[in-house]
Amino acid sequence: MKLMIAIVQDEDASRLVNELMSEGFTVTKLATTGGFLRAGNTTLLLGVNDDKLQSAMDIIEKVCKSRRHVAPQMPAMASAMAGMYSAQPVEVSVGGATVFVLSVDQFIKM
Ligand code: 2BA
Repeated sequence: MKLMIAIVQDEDASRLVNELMSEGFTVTKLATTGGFLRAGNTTLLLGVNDDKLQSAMDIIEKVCKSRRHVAPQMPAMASAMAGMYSAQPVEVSVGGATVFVLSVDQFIKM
């Protein structure tokens, strides 16, 4: 069994959960915040059997779109530079999805 941790954009989250559930996956949805943009994103936890991993990955790839986001300033850099703040907006490409796949030692339901 694998644990998938998928960080996706809020705009894609609802449709992604619907599609995963309609294919029989069990999903836990967490409201999270990206460290760089300091904007909301969504993290999904999925416990999947090894033979279903690719199927889940295919759904994530199909649903999650890459988008351009503009950060008004660079908060991460600002705090690192103690007092210096870039006034220039920064445009970054976000997503489609960032997915971590971990091996599960035990899966217990009580
Ligand atoms: P954020 O940390 O808010 O990052 C949003 C986007 O900003 C990133 O998109 C990337 O294009 C850019 N970015 C992030 N850190 C940067 C940096 N130090 N310098 C320049 N640009 C930077 P994605 O790579 O698609 O990531 C989307 C979200 O996925 C991230 O939101 C974060 O919440 C998560 N994420 C991505 N990689 C991760 C990792 N290695 N570990 C943990 N979370 C990660």
